[in-house]
Amino acid sequence: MPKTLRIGMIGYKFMGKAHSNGWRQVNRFFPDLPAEVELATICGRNAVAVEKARKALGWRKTETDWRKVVNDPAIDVIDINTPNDTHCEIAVAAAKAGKAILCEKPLARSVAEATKMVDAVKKAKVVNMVCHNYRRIPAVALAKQMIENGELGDRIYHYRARYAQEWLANPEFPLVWRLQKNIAGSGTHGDIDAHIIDLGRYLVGELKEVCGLMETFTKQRPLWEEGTAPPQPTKDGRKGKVTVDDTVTWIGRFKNGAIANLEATRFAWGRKNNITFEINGDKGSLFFDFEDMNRLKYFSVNDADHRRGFTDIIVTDRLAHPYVGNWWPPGHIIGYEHTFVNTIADFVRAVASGKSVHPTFADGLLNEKVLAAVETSARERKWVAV
Ligand code: SOE
Repeated sequence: MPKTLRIGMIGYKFMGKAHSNGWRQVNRFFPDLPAEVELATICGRNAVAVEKARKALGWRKTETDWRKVVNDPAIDVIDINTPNDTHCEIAVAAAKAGKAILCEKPLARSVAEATKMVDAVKKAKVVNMVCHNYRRIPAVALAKQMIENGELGDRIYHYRARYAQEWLANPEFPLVWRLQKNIAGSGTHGDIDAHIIDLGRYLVGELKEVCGLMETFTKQRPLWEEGTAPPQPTKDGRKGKVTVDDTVTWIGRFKNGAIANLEATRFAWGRKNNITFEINGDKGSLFFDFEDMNRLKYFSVNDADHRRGFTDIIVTDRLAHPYVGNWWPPGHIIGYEHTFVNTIADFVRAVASGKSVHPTFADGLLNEKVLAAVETSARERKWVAV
């Protein structure tokens, strides 16, 4: 009789919606899982809004006080999808209550908070994971397999990655929480640079030293009518100071000698959610573009001279490629939402077996250390060791 994992989800907006879909679909598309999940409690401060989300997203009951969910003996897993300023407090309490924890990225606002979270889950010996969903795009997981199989050779020369969005390029976009340092911890850096840092750690290795530049293009924005979505400015027309970065670009050295070159911005008109990376090794290269997320481009020096070029792998072969066997026949491509189902499937497997699953909170802490080193470097205009 498979175990039942009763989920308590804190937060119900964009990530709450993506995770709810993951919890609802995971047993349907991963029938071999050793546990069945139950969407037990969805939690948010606004009772009316969270009841609406409960109905829409398929949860059994609502709660407005996250402490009650964390301390509910009828809850086995806490899924944290709140703004960054509450990740630490909720995770530490959930660990003390013996719950397994899935936490949205970035793990925290700072290295100090992330360290507290790692200490808490280690002490409580609870399964813990940071939801960096892009690791479980089949094409990205295939890239990992190919690198590990030596298909780029023995040595990686370059990890070149960019994460570009446009949603803040309008200076009239209100001062939402992602633009407030006391809530978010940082701006573009912790929000989306964190993703391509995680992919670099997953695909290439640990960073040794970094040198970065950060800029805030729009210093003042209309105040946000809290809770409005899409975000609306307050009627009084008042403005507030943007206290985070709008863009970050940095170079670095990995411990294995590879060179990092990353850029993240939310000011790139035309780029909706554009993640690209290229990895160059001594025997070949890989290129990935999230806007074409079912494909992976691969160049091998082993191809005959007259027909050398990037092959275009459509990553949908049920037997040859990771995760796709749980979805559709070859060529029937998948999307953004499937990356959360794939992630939650691996998390459920880990919780049911008591085993660890990457990226763990310790991975999240290493990510925070890279974020902090780049911030220090940008502030002090010098190279900084991670
Ligand atoms: C906003 O930049 C955001 O929602 C990020 O917070 C997510 O992590 C990213 O996947 C999509 O964009």
